[in-house]
This record gives sequence, structure tokens and C-alpha cells, in this order.
Amino acid sequence: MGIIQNRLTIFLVVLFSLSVILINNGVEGFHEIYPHLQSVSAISVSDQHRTAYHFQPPRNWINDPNGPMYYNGYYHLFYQYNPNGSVWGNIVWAHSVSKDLVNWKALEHAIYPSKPFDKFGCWSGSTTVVPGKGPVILYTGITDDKNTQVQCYAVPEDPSDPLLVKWVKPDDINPIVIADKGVNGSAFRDPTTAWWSKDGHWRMLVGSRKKHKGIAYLYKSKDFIKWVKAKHPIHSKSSTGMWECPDFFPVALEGKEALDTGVIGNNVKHVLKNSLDMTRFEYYTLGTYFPNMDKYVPDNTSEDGWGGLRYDYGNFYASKSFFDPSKNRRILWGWANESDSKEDDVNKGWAGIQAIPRTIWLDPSKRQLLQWPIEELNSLRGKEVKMNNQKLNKGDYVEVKGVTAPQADVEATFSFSSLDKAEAFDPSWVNAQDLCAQKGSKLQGGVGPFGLLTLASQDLEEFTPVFFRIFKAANKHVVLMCSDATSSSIKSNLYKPSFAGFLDVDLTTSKIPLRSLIDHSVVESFGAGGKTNILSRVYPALAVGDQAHLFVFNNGTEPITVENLQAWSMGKADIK
Ligand code: DQQ
Repeated sequence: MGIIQNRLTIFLVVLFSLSVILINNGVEGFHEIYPHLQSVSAISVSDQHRTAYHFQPPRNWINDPNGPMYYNGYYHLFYQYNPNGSVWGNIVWAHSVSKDLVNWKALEHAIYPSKPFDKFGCWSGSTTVVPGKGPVILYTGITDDKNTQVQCYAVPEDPSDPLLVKWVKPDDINPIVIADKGVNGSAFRDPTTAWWSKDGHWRMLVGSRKKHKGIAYLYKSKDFIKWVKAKHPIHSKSSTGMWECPDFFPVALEGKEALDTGVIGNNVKHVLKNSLDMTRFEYYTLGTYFPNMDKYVPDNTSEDGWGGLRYDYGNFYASKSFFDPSKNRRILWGWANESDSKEDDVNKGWAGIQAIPRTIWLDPSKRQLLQWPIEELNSLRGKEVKMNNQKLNKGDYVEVKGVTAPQADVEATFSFSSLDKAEAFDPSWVNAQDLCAQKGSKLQGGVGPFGLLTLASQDLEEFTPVFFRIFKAANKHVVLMCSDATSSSIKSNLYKPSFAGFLDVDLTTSKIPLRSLIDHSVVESFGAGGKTNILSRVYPALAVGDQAHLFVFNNGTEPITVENLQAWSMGKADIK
């Protein structure tokens, strides 16, 4: 290629990257946008922003978690993977196994294009453990260059192999579902885990859209092989666009114990989550599943649409949960894409991580879910430092010393004695992210902003603050939680959003707890015990290695006390 052509290619790539970053929330939005980069392998892999304890393979591109499950003593994680480069393309199901969800061993790819029904791609899907049969994978196959999507079936070649290394896709039954006349065949993907019903049928959902209406189609089968579409979708919602990676499961009304996907009854609520391709945000509703009518109806306290609840208000997409029978819990996996440019990804030789797996259960208010990092993560906690009853007056920044600031787990409780100084809340502030961008962490407030400054350089040229700001509305207080990447790096050409969500927390205790998992290029935070959660990807240039620092801060006029801060230097997970 000549120099001019080279420059033109670089120019076009930069232009493309910028438009994707601006339009699509910084997250990969389309499936065929970098054909010329799909197979550009990394010359070397750059370690600078690689994570130490988040899941990522040694090199190349990853996206959605697929078919996570616990089976015969092993956790399995499959994921969308480009074996040839560090942008999306050439997608296979890569496969890793673990005994503890922290340390992982890679196996050979489980599913890759090899048949007429998946020749152009093996896209996302789920596993179901079928009694008497073992695990079955349902995934989306791409059959042609027009992006035609069908649902396919794969089973382990040797079900007695504890690692389930090899998977087969029987020719005589595949594809198991094709789009019928009423269904948009190029927007028809990501089958869920199936569930067994007393009427003798398996049921599963497939994500879709009709024009701008998001849809989850329901399919039924007696033998897991012949599937028939139910009379109507289990649920749909106008103007939400394509529903990718639907997830549907019950949660117990009381307590933390989880339920297998097919459990119904008076003591459960159901959750329907969809990943919205238009913005690459997800939202979920809590509601009631009426199995006899094949219908799901969201509660009237659960907003159905763009303003709905999110698992995470940051960079977290295409998530999938599974029931872990070994500990009676439901675990949520989600993909966190890069926020740098495609050229950065090609240069780094890798792109994409999985968020820390989270246990999810119903909040006692029954209006939202709670999430918390899996307990196994604590095994990586090393040296611990503490800060007790540290007073923070307006403008105070205090360093938390003695912890590896770029690789840490921090839990802290922030308290205040009065809400009198809370700023007035303008009811037109409906979008938390806009409000966070407007106010930031530096603008002085009344009660807050207060919280952590993570990945901070000594002189604060770079920092990623995770913080709260409390407002006074007509009859209540409104708490804003932010994870703001605006000042995270002196580097330009990065997506640096002010991610934020509102936090439904009881303020009568005058305390707000916060946990942040800091891991080089990710800050994953859990507000008030996992009520509002935000994952940010950041790429500091100065705040790296031992030049990175951790601070607590307060920029509000109300004094804040940091109670019981514990920060652990985190070890490195063994991910091969
Ligand atoms: N990614 C997969 C699709 C899914 C999308 C393709 C979500 O199956 O809809 O890599 O990120």
C-alpha cells in the first residue's frame, strides 16, 4: 500500500472510530464496521492498561459473555472472541473454565463457524442443563452475508468429560429455529437459557425488533429440538429498538437465595433484561410472569423503557446471568468494552474485559435488584490499610496510603451529620449522566460531592472520581452517584463519559457506603451495597503503577466523615 493510501486508511479509521464513540455511547455498536482491521493481529501485547483480576484472555478482541454455567464442579465461561485481531470480527465462542470464578484456564474454542447454518458467525446464546441429557448450548448462527440469523443447537461430544472441551452441532436438527414470516430474520438473535414448565414444555426467548419496537419472542418445545413460536411475544416495548441478549429469570421475594430459571409461584418476581442496541445500554424490569398466558407484565413501579432500571449505569453490556446450584446464588456476567480508539486497540493487541461476576438478588424494597461482587474475589485481597473517622471539610483531599492504588479493592462508608445544606433539586434533571457532567466533582456543593478519587496522579492532573452528591427535592432527597472519566487521562481521543445514576438509599442513617474495584483501566463501583453500580474504563497516562494514588475527598460545605475505610492491595488472578 502506498503512503497516500495508508494515510487515507488511517484518516477513515479515525473518522469511523470517532463517530462510533459519539453515537454509540463509546461501545461497539455495529457488527461489520472494521472489516479491514478484523484480522490485523497484534505485533505485541501492551500490558500498560491490562487488568489484573478482571477476566480477559491474553490477547485479541472479546465481547459478550455467552452461556455461563456451573456443571460438574466447574464454572464455564464462553465468550464472543476474535481469534485473529483486536477489533470485532471472525467471531467464535471461546471457552474458559474455573473452580472459583476468579482464576481461569482457557480451552479450545467451543463453537466456531463450520456449518452452513453458522458459516458467517457464531453469535451469542446460552446454556441450559437438561436433566438426563446434560448441558445444551443454544446460539445464533449467521447463515449468509445478508446477516440472516437462525438459532442453533450444540451439545458436548463427551458429556462425561469434566471440562466439556469438544462440542458438536448435529446436522440433522440444525438450525433448530428459523425466523418465520412475521419475524425480521436479520434481527433475531441471542437465545436465553430455557426453562422447564409443568405443562411439559421447555421455553426460551429470542431477542428481536419490528421497526423500532423491541421484542422478546417466546418459543416452546417438548424435546428441546422442535421449537414452536408462542402466539405472541412474552413482552415487547415500542421505541426501544433491537433487544439483544434478553435474560429472563425469577428472584425470591425474600432473602438472598437464588432460584433456578424455571421456578414460578407466589414467592417470586421475575426479571426481564434487554440490551438496547441503539445506545448500548441495558435496562431491566421487575414484574410478574403468567406462564399460562405466556406473558410477562412489568410492575407499575418498574419503568419499562429508556428510563428503566439498569444493572450498571456505566460501560456494561450484553450481560447474562446463571443460577449457580453449588451456592444457591444467581451470578451476573457483563461485558465492558474499551473506551479508547480502534487504533489503540490494534496497538494494544487486546480489547474488552468481563466485569467482575456479581451475585444478584431482590432488594427488600422489591423495586430493584441488588448486586455484589462474588465472595471468591476476596481471595485476592492482600495487604489491608484502614482509615477510621477521617473528617473531611470542604475542599479536603486525603490520601489513602500503603495500598497498590491501581490494583485495589476499597470499601468505605461516608457519613454526614445533617442534610440542611443539600442543594435544591431541579425536577428537570431527569438524566443522571447529564447532571453529573454538569456538576462534576470539582464544583462545590452542599452535601457532596464526596467520595473516592481513584487512579489519581500526585498533582491531580488525572483522576477518576467516584462520588455522591445529595440534593433536596420537594418532598425527598435525591442522591446522585457518579463515576466521572472526564479527568481520567491527559490523553485525548478517548471516550470520557460522566457516568451516573440516581441512588435510592435510606438517608435516615446519614451514611452512604461505597465499594470500588480498581484495576488499571477499570473502576467498577457499587453504591449503597449494590443498589446503583457504575463501571468506567479509563486510560491514565500519569497515574500508572506506583505513580497512581488513591484519595478520599469532599467538595461540599457539609463536613463528611470517612468511617471504616478498608483498602486492600489486590493480587493477580491466574487467567491463562
Ligand atoms: N453481540 C453478538 C450478538 C449480540 C451482540 C455478536 C451484543 O449476538 O446481539 O457478537 O453485543
